[in-house]
Amino acid sequence: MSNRHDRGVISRYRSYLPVSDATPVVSLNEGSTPLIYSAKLSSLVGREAEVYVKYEGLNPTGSFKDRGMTMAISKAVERGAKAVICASTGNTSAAAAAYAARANIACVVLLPAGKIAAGKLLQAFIYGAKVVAIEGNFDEALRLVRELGADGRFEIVNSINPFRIEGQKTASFEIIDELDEAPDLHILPVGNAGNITAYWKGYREYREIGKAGTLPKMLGFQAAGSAPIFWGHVVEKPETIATAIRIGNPASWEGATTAIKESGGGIDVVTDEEILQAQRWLAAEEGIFVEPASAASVAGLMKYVSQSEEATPLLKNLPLAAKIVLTVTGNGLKDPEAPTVHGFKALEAAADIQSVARVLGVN
Ligand code: AN7
Repeated sequence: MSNRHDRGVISRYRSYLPVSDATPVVSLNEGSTPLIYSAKLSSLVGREAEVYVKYEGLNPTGSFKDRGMTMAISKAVERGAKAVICASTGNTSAAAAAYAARANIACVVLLPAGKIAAGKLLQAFIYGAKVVAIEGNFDEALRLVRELGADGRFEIVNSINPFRIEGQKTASFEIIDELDEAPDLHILPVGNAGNITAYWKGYREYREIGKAGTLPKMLGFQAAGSAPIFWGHVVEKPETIATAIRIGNPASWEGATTAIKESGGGIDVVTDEEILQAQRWLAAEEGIFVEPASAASVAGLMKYVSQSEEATPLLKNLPLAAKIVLTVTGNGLKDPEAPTVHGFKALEAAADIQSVARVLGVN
């Protein structure tokens, strides 16, 4: 039985992770996020498909990054690091800052100026990180981080740190543990491509030890304006409303192409409009509020469902009762600009019953 000091992905999956008794576990009880059955997405896909949403926004700092960060920070502390550094589109920096705070080590984050959702920026500050706004995009920030980390003064905790991938692969373990098998198709948003690399590693490892008999096809979605893997070349000036995946030169590019190729999956794009529509749909129809980048997986599934079967052999060739898992990577509350973007506006009324009844149209 686990006790209150014994939670989080490292203690849950200790034997599958590169930790030892010498590793001081820095955890915020991350992981064990809900895998939510979606009746509406299932019926959209049709046949006897079952669609599940892996809601990673319920991690301690509101995104999947906590899974990798508990590993990266624990290993950094094990090695005696006094300071960590990362480039980020917002969620990695939030997680790095929080776990560094818990470990009593310093944290420096390099962020593309003006392109970080307000909630994520607040997280970096409130957890006590040193925040540097770079006049450039994520790819340029990551290049600087590689240079700053080269001499060992800072431990890099971007996903080029292999311990990040190790921690993130635990999401696949959780899905198989819950479904008692691997899904047939796994859909997720792709930015720097660490997560698709990590999921594929997790699925393969669990299959190798007999926890699953099969492997899913891995299907990634990039934002149309930031889709280097889809196009097959670096995007110099990536743009998308989904700032979390505004990345033009993904560090784990090769990991992503391997996952896609080996699994028989694919990589595709969704437009900002499709992303926002899916974000709103998932909240209004299923009660699951995710940030725009996360909605890319839902937007992608919807796009495939609405296309002809010839256009989407991936869906057509799934078994009749296919199990499909969509990772939604981050919490919607991270991005409080949504009301403006979506054009939401409250009804207005004086504080009397007649006025309220009038605006509600119930008088
Ligand atoms: C919500 O925080 O790259 O393909 O610096 O925040 O593993 O990069 C975030 C990425 C998807 C893409 N969804 O994952 C960062 C950062 C959300 C994200 C992704 C990110 P990867």
